[in-house]
Amino acid sequence: YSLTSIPDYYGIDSLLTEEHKLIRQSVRDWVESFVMPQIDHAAQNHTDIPNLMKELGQIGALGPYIPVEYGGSGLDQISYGLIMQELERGDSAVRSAASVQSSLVMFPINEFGSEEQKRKYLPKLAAGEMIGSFGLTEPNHGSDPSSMETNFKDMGDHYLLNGAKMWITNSPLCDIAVVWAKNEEGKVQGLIVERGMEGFTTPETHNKWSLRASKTGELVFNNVKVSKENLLPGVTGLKGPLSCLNSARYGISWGVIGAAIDCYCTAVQYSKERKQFGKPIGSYQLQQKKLAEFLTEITKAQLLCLQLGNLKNEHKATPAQISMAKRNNVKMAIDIARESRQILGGMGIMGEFPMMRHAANLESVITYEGTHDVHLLITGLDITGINAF
Ligand code: TGC
Ligand code: FAD
Repeated sequence: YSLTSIPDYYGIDSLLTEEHKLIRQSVRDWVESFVMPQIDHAAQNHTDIPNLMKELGQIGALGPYIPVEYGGSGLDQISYGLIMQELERGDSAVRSAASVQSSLVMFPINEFGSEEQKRKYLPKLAAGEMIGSFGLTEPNHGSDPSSMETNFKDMGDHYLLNGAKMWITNSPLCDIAVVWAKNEEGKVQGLIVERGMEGFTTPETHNKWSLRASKTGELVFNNVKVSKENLLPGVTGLKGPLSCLNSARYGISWGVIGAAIDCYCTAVQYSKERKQFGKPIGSYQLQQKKLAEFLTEITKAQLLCLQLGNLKNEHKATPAQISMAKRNNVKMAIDIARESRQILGGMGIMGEFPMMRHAANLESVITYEGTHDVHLLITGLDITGINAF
């Protein structure tokens, strides 16, 4: 499909600045030239995209809202959202790489790190010269991170870290990991663990049917000596990792619109070209109903994100508002991926079309960063004041 067919049904572009549109266009062009030609091969072969992080660094997609003095671009939250949307039009794995690096690694170092930590890590992370991962989930504790078992002890001149994290994006590739662990008082704190520290290993998780162009693995800590200067000094408690999630979930709300757009545009074009019973399938009401509903849902999701971005720019977005957008938009995208696959009939299962890949990817996206059901319970708590976890 032509990039000019990407929908803006409610003229939302008129609410964006020229800078927003330029940023979106440059990421869109990069996705077209760098991601699209190789994404099917990477996903089919369950391999990462070579040089992805450096490329993302070069286009300014890593830590776009991190201050310029630390290597970021100092952009606003809507720019960040638009970048995520364009990346996920390519593939959720590409957006995941940028989400984790920006919101889950650079964000906590920028928010909770010491001046030395910011200077040591942020510029390299922004350039994609260093790859970060984020360890919160454990084999026995996913939706309920407060029960985590990973812990560290103060040994005088260093900390001793033990435990294991599971389902960690980019763990097999990472140079550093921001790891959330309990101190001796049982309070959660963040540590920057570096590859090469003795007792730290990152086994890969094989055979995924989802996010196949992204590496996932474990972070295993067996008496790892972590120097004291690697503790994030600025936060104690679960609000540390959860505030990183606010930023990443916000980015996902935008990102999945990109996946939905890719499926929608592909389906519109196919429905006009493919003929059955002597007419284009797009001339039948059942197919038009699908396309009309896709466009309606994409437009609603765009408006939700734009206003959430405005609230975020004013530091007014609540975690519950972010949960609502993440939950709504991921469900919107996975429904469009599945339904649009049907419009392509048998062709819809093939690698030269994006639907199966997006649908499979979105099975992870609807689970990570808080499951669909957990986000509903967060909204339920916000409405009633009653915790139903
Ligand atoms: P609760 O007692 O409610 O809160 C504990 C403390 O945290 C504060 N808090 C938040 N702070 C900032 N942002 C938020 N969203 C916050 N939610 C809560 C809260 O105020 C409290 O602070 P304080 O000072 O009183 O101690 O916590 P809970 O144990 O009842 O859990 C709440 C729940 C279930 C909502 C939370 O644990 C949760 O969100 N669970 C889902 C876990 C999750 O999302 N994991 C994601 C792992 S990372 C990932 O998936 C990366 S995928 C990356 C990719 O590839 O793109
Ligand atoms: P569980 O928590 O065991 O949930 C299982 C089911 O039970 C879900 O349907 C859930 O909604 C439901 N459930 C749980 N509690 C309740 C309740 N109280 N009421 C009703 N229903 C409930 N984590 C990281 O820390 N870093 C990463 O980089 C990262 N990357 C990931 C990449 C991929 C590809 C995937 C799949 C996951 C990743 N995760 C990462 C982990 C992800 O955040 C967790 O999978 C997610 O939080 C859910 O945890 P779980 O898988 O243990 O499921």
